[in-house]
Amino acid sequence: MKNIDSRTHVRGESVYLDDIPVIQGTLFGAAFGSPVAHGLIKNLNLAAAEAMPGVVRILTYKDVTGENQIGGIIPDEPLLAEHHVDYCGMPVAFVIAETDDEARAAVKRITIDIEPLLVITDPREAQAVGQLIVPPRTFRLGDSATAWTACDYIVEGTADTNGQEHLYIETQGAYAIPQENNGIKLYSSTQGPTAVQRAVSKSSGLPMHQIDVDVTRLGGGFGGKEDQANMWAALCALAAHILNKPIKYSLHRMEDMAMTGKRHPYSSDFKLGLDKDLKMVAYEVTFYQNAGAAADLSPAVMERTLFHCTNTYFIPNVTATAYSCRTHLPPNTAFRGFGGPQGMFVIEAAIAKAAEELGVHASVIQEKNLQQTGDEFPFGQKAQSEAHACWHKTDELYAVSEIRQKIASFNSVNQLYKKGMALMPICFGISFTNTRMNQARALVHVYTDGSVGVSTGAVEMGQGVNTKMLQVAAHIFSIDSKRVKIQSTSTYRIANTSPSAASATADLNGKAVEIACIEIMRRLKAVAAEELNVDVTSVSLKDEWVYVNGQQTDWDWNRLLIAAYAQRVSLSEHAHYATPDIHYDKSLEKGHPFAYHVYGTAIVEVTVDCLRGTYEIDAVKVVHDFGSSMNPLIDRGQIEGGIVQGIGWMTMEEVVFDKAGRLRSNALSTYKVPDIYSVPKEITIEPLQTETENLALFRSKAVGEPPLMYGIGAYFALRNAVLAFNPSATIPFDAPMTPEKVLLALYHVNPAQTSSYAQTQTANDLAVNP
Ligand code: LUZ
Ligand code: MOS
Repeated sequence: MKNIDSRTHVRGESVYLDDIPVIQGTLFGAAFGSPVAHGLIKNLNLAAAEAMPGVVRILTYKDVTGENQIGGIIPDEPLLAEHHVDYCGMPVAFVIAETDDEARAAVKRITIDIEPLLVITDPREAQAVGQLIVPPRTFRLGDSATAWTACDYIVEGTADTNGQEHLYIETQGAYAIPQENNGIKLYSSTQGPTAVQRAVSKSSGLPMHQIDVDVTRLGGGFGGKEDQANMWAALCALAAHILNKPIKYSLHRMEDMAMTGKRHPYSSDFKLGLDKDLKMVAYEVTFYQNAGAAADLSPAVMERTLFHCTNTYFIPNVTATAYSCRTHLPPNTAFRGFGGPQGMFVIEAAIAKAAEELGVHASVIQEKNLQQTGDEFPFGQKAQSEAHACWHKTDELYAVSEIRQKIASFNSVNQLYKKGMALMPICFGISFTNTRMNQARALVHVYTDGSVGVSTGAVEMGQGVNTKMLQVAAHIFSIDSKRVKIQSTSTYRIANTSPSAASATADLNGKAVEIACIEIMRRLKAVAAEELNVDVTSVSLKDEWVYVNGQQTDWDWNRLLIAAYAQRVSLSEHAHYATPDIHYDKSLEKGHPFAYHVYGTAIVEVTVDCLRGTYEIDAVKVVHDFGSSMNPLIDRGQIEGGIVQGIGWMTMEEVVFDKAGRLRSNALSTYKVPDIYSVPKEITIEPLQTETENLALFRSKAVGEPPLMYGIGAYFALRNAVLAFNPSATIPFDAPMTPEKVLLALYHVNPAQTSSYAQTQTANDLAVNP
């Protein structure tokens, strides 16, 4: 089944926040963000801005009617700055004007006197002075301290990954419309309607039942709207509540880039020990997470880094510690993978370093250490592993040694171009790591004309979750999918939702839809049994007809519904689903936090232009553990998108803050993302079809986040291509591997080995004598 939104998408008819027809009298907001990353506010000068045409009101923290607080996990984030600013772009004032141009013109007239304080942008510096968001956490398996003696080889090093802009096509925004008796209707571009409802309730002082957050769809989220839609919604709602007027704020791209948090940069130390058979024996890793100026979701992101610190490998002795470090950057937040990719990069770097020192292919170490079913993760869960199955099917289908051979012979005859490859096995845990969040609800109405309306807590953000919800209802009722409509996501219809996140949205909400539909079907069958005077166990429905003992009757879907209505049987159901069997004990750092894991293996092949430092991604060939995909078109789309987004993070997207905490990569002219020319020339995706029972919706495993991590292979493939040109280069593990870094590495002179470098040709020699 195609994505149900594809028709309106290609016709430009899909409605996003900024497409909602504006009610007469609507006013427009714009935020004034701090120009300084850290300091004390001495004076906020609003008079010039207030005198600007169209300006209705400028709100500051003094106007907040509830609590000036929007922190989700920890209350450490004001809606509007009070006495100090903690990052560049931190909202200090909210201008309301008759048009959005007027609001933005007035923002430019606001000035602020700030007494500057020390700015910290580096997480290790923050840790050194005790600036932590939460106390550090450590996951342990075995005893790494004593295991070093059993190791024949030990490598140590550091590995860094940078941040990443979410760059959802639709920027952040909200539209708040006051209702009678203090109610507020909010359109918000959010992954978490309940998170917005809570933030608005807290900051406005209104009870949650007064706040209807209504979401039709987002133009992308990627985690950036899991928590960080709250700010704009709370500002608009506050203004609507105070002025009793509809208020809209749809951020410009540069406002969005400057004011919102991104993927967390991490700096990490690793130590990896192997025995003579290249089995990994011990691993110690310390993660320094750059959280930014407030907690946001950082503690949860940090936790997922620890959960994924051994990727898809079994290591018997592990000590992994993570620090969430408070810096003066915009609060970093959820981003596809949620800290997992950062953890996985470090173990892959450790393996690459060991392989380079031992002169073997990293894939030899990777393969020898793949986790088996029953192996224990450092957090206590026992693996139900598809790691070997994915790896071996990859080898079988794509012939890894032949690719390696082809690359070697290409490299032996080409001096200006070098190819490289890397294997990237993945393993990603599905469920919110915070157990309580793994619940969802659905509300299903069957109307007497035969049509069905389904509401859930799931937010459609391009990932196709609505299509999957529709498939569930159509399948359980055995009716034409055209009869089913997925309604907008509304906090009036579905309460206390978890955000659409953690790759778990279809599983959680889809199971709730399934439960609701099965209950309505149970009632309908009872009605049919009574009308037809047969035993209920003999009744079934198929393709909109009632069958008795497998024989079609003259009762169809519509006739049955009308009979049910006449019998005063409810045609509506509200259902609840909570993932069974998961638990976690934080005091022990042990438990069974994930419903299941998703596995896969990718081969990434690249070609580096050794004159320019530029490169192309030739191919990404994947075997992916779909379980049993309920929608192969949508799932393949998720994998293709994830791969390209992961490659972007690892190779070209470079978030740059200067020492003063100002974002320099603040527009698409300075922040490069993969475009159609830089995507892999070939992407092949083969399923690992598994029939084993799992907790996924229709056994169709979650597909949102896992494929992003295939992109990590691009970093190591590029590294291998560079080393083919300059074997003595010392290349720090410092992603992204931008063309600039590739170029520096190609011509890096290792001081210890200057003589060997002198024997390799320079670019100049190569150019004249290719
Ligand atoms: N959000 C969250 C997430 O609150 N908890 C999680 O475990 C998670 N994982 C991935 C993405 N978002
Ligand atoms: Mo996400 S990082 O699943 O919002």
